[in-house]
Amino acid sequence: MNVTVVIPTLNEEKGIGGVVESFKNLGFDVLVIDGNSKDRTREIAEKRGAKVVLQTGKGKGNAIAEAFKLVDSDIVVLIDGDGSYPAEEVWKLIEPIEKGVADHVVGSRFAKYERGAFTKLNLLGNKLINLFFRFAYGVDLTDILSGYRAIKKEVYKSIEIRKSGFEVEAELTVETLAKGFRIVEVPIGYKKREGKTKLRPIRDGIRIGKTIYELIGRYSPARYLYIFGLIFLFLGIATGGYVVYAWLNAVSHYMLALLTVLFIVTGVQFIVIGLIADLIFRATVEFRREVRQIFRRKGDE
Ligand SMILES: Nc1nc2c(ncn2[C@@H]2O[C@H](COP(=O)(O)OP(=O)(O)OP(=O)(O)O)[C@@H](O)[C@H]2O)c(=O)[nH]1
Ligand SMILES: [Mg+2]
Repeated sequence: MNVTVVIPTLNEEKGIGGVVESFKNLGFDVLVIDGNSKDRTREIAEKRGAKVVLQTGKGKGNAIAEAFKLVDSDIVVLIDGDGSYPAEEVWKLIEPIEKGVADHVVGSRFAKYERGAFTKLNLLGNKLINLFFRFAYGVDLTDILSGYRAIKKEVYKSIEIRKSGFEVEAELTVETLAKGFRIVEVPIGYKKREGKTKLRPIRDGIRIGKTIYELIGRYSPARYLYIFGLIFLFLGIATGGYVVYAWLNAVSHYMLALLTVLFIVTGVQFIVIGLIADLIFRATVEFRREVRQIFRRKGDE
């Protein structure tokens, strides 16, 4: 399978040369999609043998969306231009796709990162976001914000990127899951970046969290219904507990008892409707996967 390495860059003159060179030495085509750098990034990338394209919009998300339109190879490898990810480990990302066991492979940084590669705030933010993600999606992934990935053509051509900035990694992950593709993680190394960060941890962290919440609708809308259902159930348990407690002390609260019933019935209904919605949604995802497999088999014949 042919592979193109895509590197989004914005003022990365310190790191980009090394990144392009390593991938060129490994024999890959490299596309640098540049966000109008004010330094020598484009010049250096070109000199080391990359194809360089200026992005039209703004932000890392837009850059990646544009690159997905430009490229046409079987696999795209995404990587930052700051020298923080090891080029020589690229095979670990490509292999599961070539073997046909994954459609999207994410390099997880938490197994063996260099000291100082994450600031304390970034490490905490990353852990919190991953925890929230696992809770919201019920999927066992540890590093959904990693910038080092390999993505199969079928996936990167069908992914819809609507966020413009650093929410793009979360969106890539959710889109892959929502469309029923297989995503796996492999451990990779992670080093301290060259040059200056463009990430603003607090602002971007909040944006990423919001994105994960908004995207629940794309992956599994039923999860919103479960959340409402649980809130009503808790209310019912609280008021019901109070009614029983008062009754044991020989005081009867008829109106509150009625309200308790209403809360619990509403809660249960939300959850049951959620279950049905989930079944329908999962069936359509499964259906899409089957249809894709049929077409793939036809293509192989
Ligand atoms: N084309 C393009 N690339 C961008 C833009 N913003 C950031 N990048 C690139 O996206 C990659 C990731 O950005 P970083 O600043 O390294 O963000 P990070 O990897 O999340 O955080 P640190 O490495 O910890 O600083 C780098 O190669 C940046 O140059 C942009 O607006 N347009
Ligand atoms: Mg980086």
